[in-house]
Parts: sequence; C-alpha cells; structure tokens
Amino acid sequence: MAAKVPAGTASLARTPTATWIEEPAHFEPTRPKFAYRTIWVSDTHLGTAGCKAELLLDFLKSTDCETLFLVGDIVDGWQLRKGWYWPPRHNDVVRCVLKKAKHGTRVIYVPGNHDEAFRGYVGLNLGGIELVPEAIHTTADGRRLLVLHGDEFDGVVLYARWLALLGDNAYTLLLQLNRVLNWIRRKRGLPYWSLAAHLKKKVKNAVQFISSFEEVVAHAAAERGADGIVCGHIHSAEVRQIGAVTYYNDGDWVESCTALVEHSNGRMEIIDWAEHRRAQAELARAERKEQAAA
Ligand SMILES: [Mn+2]
Repeated sequence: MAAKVPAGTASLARTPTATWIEEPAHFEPTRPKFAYRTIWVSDTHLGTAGCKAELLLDFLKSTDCETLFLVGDIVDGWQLRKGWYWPPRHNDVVRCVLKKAKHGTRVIYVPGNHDEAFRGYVGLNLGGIELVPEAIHTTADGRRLLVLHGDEFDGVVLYARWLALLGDNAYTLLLQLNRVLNWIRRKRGLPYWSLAAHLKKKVKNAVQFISSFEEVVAHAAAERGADGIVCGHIHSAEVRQIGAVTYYNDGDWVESCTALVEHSNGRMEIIDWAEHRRAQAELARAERKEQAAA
C-alpha cells in the first residue's frame, strides 16, 4: 500500500505522527486514517454517562492497527447494575470494534475490575475478540511487554486514597461536573477539556498514589522477566522508565481520552485524542481568522 506522511501533523505535541494510509473499503470514505502496529485502549467505561463515546468512536474510526488491545474496564458492569444506561453511541463503539475484528484486526480483550464478569470467559473467542486474563506483547524491536489491567495491585499500593475515589460517588460527581462544564464549553464552541484530569495533576495525594502504583506495577513486571508493562486502571496515561522496566499506561476515555500506540518500528507513543482534536479546532479557527483578515 502506498503510504505518505501527512503534512503539518508531526509538529503538534502528543498528536499522532503515524504513517498516513489509504482508506480501507470497510470504513466510511474520506476519513483519513493513522496506521499503527498496535493500539492499547482501556477504561472506556461504556455504560456510564462519563464515557466519551463520541471521541472514542472518532479515534477508532480514524486509526487502523494490526492488533488492538482492550485493557479492561471497557464496559462498566458496576454502573450498569445500578441502572441501565446504554445510548446508541455506545453501541456504535462496540459495533466498530467488532467490525475491526471481522476485517483482520486482531482484537485482544483483557478484562478489568469493572468488567470482571468477562473474567469468567477468558480463553474464549467472542465475535472475533480473544478474551485473556493477561497477555505478552512482543514489540517490533523485540521487547516483551506484559499487558494487564492493573487492579491486581490495588491491595499492594499504600497511597490508595485516589483509587478509592475511582469507584466512589465523589468521582461520579466530579465526572458529572466535568460533563456540565463541557456542555457549556460546547455551547460556546470550545472543544472538550478534562476537569478531572486537571485536578488529579494538582492534588498531591493523587500524584503520590499514581507514582507508587507505577513503581509497584513496574516491579512486578521486572520479577516476571518482562521488558515493560502496559496497564490502565488508574486513569493516568504515562510512559516512564522505572529501573529496567518501561511502564506504560494507556490512560482512559472518561477523563483524558488517551490511547497508547506502537509504531511499525516499535516506537511507543501516547495519543491524546482530545488534545489532537483541540489542536485541530485551533488550527481551523486561526485559518478562518486569516481568511477573514485577507
Ligand atoms: Mn479498573
């Protein structure tokens, strides 16, 4: 397939820099696509109002990969038990993933704690999606990465105050506030911005918890002889070298809308899709201004 690099995208911080590929027949025409070797997404929490299904669907449709890892908390069974919430957009996400599986993408699903019901089905293949308790992924440059959700370490991490919040009403309230704020932003023509992700960076306790979690997880990966670990769970995207192990967290789709990707040469990158769309909106605004001035 003839590939060309899109002009102007490489300069944007944390936005995709992948090879541009031609549109495969099974996707909507005219939608440009970024191609990766591997994509990891987790903590999409489908079945909750906090899920940014619109941006997630946009990301899935704008990208293509050989292997797609779903790293847990994809469907939120805890919230669904409290009350059924399943808008059409959430169906679209599921349908899009199934379509990818059908058209040659290897889809591997590692369940998390919010979708632990699926843990009873590991070893099975559901609609082309392989359910596994954890996985070892070998990168194009030969590194072995352990892939798991991360709640396995909840009992080990001492500064678990922030984590306790994750399943808590305070967190739900924060996401609600985030939704109201972004509703107002949208009305004013402003793109999505995560209040929750912003606050988490500011709160010292959360920062301390996140770094202890990362160290515990990296230590476990080292003991298992892996070169790196990919997880989710704490809703905080990160690439960090901890001793001999590279720690990767693909983030989430209720706060920051991030994914982890592997390029064809094994280079890894966090894609902040909300930021990518924000940057695009800014560019479009600047262009309009320029045109108006001309
Ligand atoms: Mn989780």
